Amino acid sequence: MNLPSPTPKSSDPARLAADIVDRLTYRIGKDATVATPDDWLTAAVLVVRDRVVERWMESTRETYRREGKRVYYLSMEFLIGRLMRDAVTNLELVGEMQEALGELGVELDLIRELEPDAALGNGGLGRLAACFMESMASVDIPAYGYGIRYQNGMFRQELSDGWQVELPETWLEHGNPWEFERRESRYEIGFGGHIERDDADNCTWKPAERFWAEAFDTPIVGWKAKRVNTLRLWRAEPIDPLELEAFNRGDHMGALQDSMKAEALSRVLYPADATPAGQALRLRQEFFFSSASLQDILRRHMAQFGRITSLPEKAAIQLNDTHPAVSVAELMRLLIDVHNLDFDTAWDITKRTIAYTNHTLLPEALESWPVPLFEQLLPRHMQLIYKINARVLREARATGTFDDAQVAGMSLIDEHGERRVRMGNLAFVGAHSINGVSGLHTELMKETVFKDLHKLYPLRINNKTNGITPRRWLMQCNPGLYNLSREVTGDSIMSDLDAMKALDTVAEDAAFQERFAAIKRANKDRLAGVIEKRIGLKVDPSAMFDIQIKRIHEYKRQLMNIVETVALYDQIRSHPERAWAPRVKLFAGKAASSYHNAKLIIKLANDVARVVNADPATRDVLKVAFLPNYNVSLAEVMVPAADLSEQISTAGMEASGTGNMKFALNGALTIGTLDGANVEMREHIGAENIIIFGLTAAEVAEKRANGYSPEEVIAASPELSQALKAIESGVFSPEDRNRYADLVAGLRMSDWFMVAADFDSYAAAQRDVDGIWAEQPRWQAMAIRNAARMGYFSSDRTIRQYGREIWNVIN
Ligand code: 26Q
Repeated sequence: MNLPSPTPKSSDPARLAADIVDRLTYRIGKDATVATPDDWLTAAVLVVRDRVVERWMESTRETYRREGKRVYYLSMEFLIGRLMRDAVTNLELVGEMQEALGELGVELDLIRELEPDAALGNGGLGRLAACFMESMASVDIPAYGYGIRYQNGMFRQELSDGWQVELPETWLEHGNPWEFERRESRYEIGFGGHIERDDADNCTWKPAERFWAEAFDTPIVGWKAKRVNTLRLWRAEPIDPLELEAFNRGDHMGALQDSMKAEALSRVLYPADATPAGQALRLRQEFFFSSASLQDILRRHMAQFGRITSLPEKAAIQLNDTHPAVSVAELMRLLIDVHNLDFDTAWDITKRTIAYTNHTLLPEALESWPVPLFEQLLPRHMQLIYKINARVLREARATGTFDDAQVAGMSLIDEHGERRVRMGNLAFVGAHSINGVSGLHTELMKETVFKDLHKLYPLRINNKTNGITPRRWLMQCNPGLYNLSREVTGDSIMSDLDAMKALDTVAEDAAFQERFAAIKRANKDRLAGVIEKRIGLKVDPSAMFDIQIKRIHEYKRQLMNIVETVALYDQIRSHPERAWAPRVKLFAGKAASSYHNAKLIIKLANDVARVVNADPATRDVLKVAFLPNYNVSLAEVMVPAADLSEQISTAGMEASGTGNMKFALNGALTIGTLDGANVEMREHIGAENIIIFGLTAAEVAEKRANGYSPEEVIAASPELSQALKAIESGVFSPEDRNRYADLVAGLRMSDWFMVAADFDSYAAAQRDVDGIWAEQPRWQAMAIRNAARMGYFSSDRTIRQYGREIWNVIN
């Protein structure tokens, strides 16, 4: 049969305009005269999406034809943000779309702001997954992202009298024009029930509860539309939406039970990053999306290649942290029980297919599940885990090098107290590659959590330092700097960020510095407008914008920044005659809803801001602001407006950081510790262009081991003593003088995160920053060199390393 071909989509502005009106009329059912801005946005997205679809199908066909290997990135989180600008710039249609909408009397920049942020993630790990998706498409790697289509992503943060209040964010309210619902792509997901034994290896699991996982696909466009990959997110559906039997019995609520249980599975993102909640629903979510993704992967593999044993040559499955680690057991179950392989063959295939990325060493963030819960929810998987464990422990004992305590540490089951399944160990033993996300983090992995497993399997741990996509984090968020840079670097920087290096040659050039500074100033003017609009505070855009934006956590030490701000405030009041560098100290970030101290730190930032901003004695030199509801879109405004980037975590605790890279690429100087990727940033930027302070990871470990006494350190620092006294005595909380008593007592008594230990060094570094600010040509030269030397931190480089060294999909 000869099918008619679809009409090729033109990118001529007149054609685009006609198509937009077409979508408005036939898809949305509205006349241009009554269309709301949201309608225009939807129509525009549909038109852009059409331009993506052809490349998408072509990419899919080409991978099929080449019989190539595909990469599967399994992640509980994809922190995408808005997609409109991403798609339009990567299709190189910005000018055309502006013109087309202009003809219709609609402003692209205006409707773009209406697109909701897809916030299906907490922070760094979720945003990394989004940068990786864009980079995999840009460097032409056939890849699928797999995750959950949460109905409610990250909560919206409001401030009520300076306290964080969490509200549900309804990003799907107006529908999601980017996605395609795939009603035909659905898989059964089971929980509970019992196992029927067939023979030694092969079993049949009879789950008690069953649901559908239904696929929703979003195209991810690579740079210059080189390739378009798929982000496939699963929504849970009831198999029996209305149990008529129960309904007819008169049990009307009971008849809907299945629907409600299904809806819960893909309802909401767990809004905790480093402090996991060990709830059954979380484990159910993890299994739900792991199982659906693996069934989909095996179906695609069998449809094309017909032979399950070639899976490792045709599929690379990357686990984004332990959240999908149950995949190790689920892949084993599918290979043994469904594809009838023996245990040994299945284990070999599993290990050769799966790889695992670790994002944290914090003990409280390492996932583990109580054995009884695991057994009840996933009885067959529990059985397989015991069998895997027996094999691993046998291998460990066979070496003759480990004592009983070491073997117990390698076990997949933690036997101290309540027995728990260790998801990190499960992911480690089921993977051929385990990678850390910065050089320091990877070394610490080898020395701490995975010390003995690393000894047993010494070739598995490797490093893949994180990166960021320069398309979103330079070109789109900072077109001024992008365009200025291109005058010097040429046009290749978006596909080769190393070419930014050419900016080094003009770092000292006065005329260039002036233009560079003017762009920064324009970005600051824009942010000043946002600050005034959101919280009604006027700030001076000529002051230094000093920014710390990230999840609120004690290890990230927003508290140290606030205490130093109080100390600075005190100093300015005591010595008003000194030439203080005018500063605007900006904070933003969300706290996990159950994290008491993190929420108190937000309140403290707001309390300090209230007092400082009202003080006429410091009004010309210091302002403090906490901006509510930090998200990807707000980051896109704050990052290009920063002069100073705060990356001040306790050394050894921030696995990598990626915000640090975004700021430096946009010409901010970093004040930071030797933690995570800061270490490598210093190597690339040059130690003379970054302000490093504080204890090293080794020194932190040593201090903790040898007994650290914060009280002595505090007593030896008059500045710190005074600032802490002011905070704990209620200077910033006169209506509730004890509000911060416990918070400060925590610093005095234990100070696990070494705020006191690093304080003087941090304060001194801040005064060095003031000194550099006073010499503007020097500051500008440093800022330009920062932007020039960030090439290594492109996520294209990171992804190429994954592609070569883990996935074996590029040479
Ligand atoms: C686990 C169980 C239950 C509930 C929640 C969680 C959970 C969710 C999210 C645990 C951890 C996370 C997120 C961790 C994260 O974002 N880590 C960051 O990853 C970045 C990318 O590698 C690094 O740059 C950061 O240093 C690291 O903190």
